[in-house]
Amino acid sequence: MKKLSILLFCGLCLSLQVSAQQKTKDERMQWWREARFGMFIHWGVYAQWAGVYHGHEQLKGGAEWIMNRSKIPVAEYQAMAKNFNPVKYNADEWVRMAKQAGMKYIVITAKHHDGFAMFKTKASKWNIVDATPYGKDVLKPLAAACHKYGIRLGFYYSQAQDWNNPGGAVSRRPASDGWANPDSAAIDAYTKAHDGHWDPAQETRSFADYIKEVAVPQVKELLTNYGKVSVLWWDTPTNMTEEAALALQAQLKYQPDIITNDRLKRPDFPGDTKTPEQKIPGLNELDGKDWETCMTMNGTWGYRTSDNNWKTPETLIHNLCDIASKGGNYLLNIGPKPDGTFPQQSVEALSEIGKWMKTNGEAIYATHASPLPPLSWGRCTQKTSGSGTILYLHIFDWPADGKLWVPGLHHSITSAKLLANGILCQSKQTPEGVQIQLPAHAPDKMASVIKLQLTGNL
Ligand code: JFZ
Repeated sequence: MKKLSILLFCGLCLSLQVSAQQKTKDERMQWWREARFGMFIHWGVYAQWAGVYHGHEQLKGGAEWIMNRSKIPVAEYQAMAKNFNPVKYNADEWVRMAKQAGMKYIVITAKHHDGFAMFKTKASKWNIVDATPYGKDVLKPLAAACHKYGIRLGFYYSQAQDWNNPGGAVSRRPASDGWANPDSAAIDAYTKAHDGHWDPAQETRSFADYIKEVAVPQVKELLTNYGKVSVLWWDTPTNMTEEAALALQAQLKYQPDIITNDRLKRPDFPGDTKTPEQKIPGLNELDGKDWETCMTMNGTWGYRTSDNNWKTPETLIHNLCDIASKGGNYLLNIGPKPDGTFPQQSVEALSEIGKWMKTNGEAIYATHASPLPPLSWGRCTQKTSGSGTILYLHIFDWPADGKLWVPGLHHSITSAKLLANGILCQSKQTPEGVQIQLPAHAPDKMASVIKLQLTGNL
């Protein structure tokens, strides 16, 4: 008995030691670098407003900014939560849609700039459990579904800006950004004198105390109550201090493998990933860095009824190929409706992307940036294995004469196969590069991919 307990004790010590061992950055980043494609979700009470304040269409910015842009008083904004009742919310369905689309991770707004916590929190009553008729934490079932379907879970957390919890920072915007408010000039004079705040209720606590009493405890809750959390997505470091950033960063100890972005405090808390927003970086612009382009499907992060500026599935797929060809990730946004469902256009786009990914996913996942110069007809990604290389040629513009030129390539080709139908294509070496003989018509109208196997590395 004694022997056994000594043995058990030693085993325990050993496993504690192993689990306490820090992973290297490369080990921590590996899943993320292979994932290439994730879902961003911007959801909160702002979905209730949907871009309209007292009949006035919000003039500038995403619909999740309506409180700040339209200078909605705290009491009025909070009253709207009494109608927030997303009874059609089904976390399983959301995660299944992400998975079907080929996405490998989800980052959801646990708290956006309006300070509304989509989770049960002891740090503020301004949360979905205490302030809405719905009365349930929406992150709990999402975390469970992510873990069930093998999708990585990430939380977006607005650490500095908070327009409802007193003491939170405000990024200053003119009142005329919201609507043609006749009092704009007076409001702007007030916000100028009050560090961006437009309602005295926002100023009953200091920023330092807001960080201590709201942000730090909430980040701790997020990192301890939902099982494994893979990403913490900070945003807009307005007024951030060194002290606040250190206190927030210290909470990451609860999820030692977590990946964070570069928005905790600029420039001295650089995080793991760069976050180009609504744009795809130029060729080689961010080489050597881990980066993720976040982008909306229409023009707003939070749900907006009047925004019908939807990108086509073809554009979204081309963006994904473009981003992968430059070595980055694509974090594609959904702005769910107040009832808890995705806009129909988003559902359809996800389904189209999923069909394409089912056939062509291997040209995206775990690939590296293109080794070739820019290609007139599309994009390229690559995988290397020992002495061989696979190039994936993403053809957006099918050549009319059926001849695909890969300029500057002089390696010997083992095979050239269309992923869409398995058809093998003839190829020949020329002094200018490789020429591939394609069938007359593109098998995939979005983007057809040739898997080119060759010897040697580029
Ligand atoms: C921020 C938010 O304000 C916005 O509502 C949304 O959540 C988006 C994903 O992030 O907006 C930003 C943040 C950073 C930049 C631009 C907009 N930036 O660095 O250019």
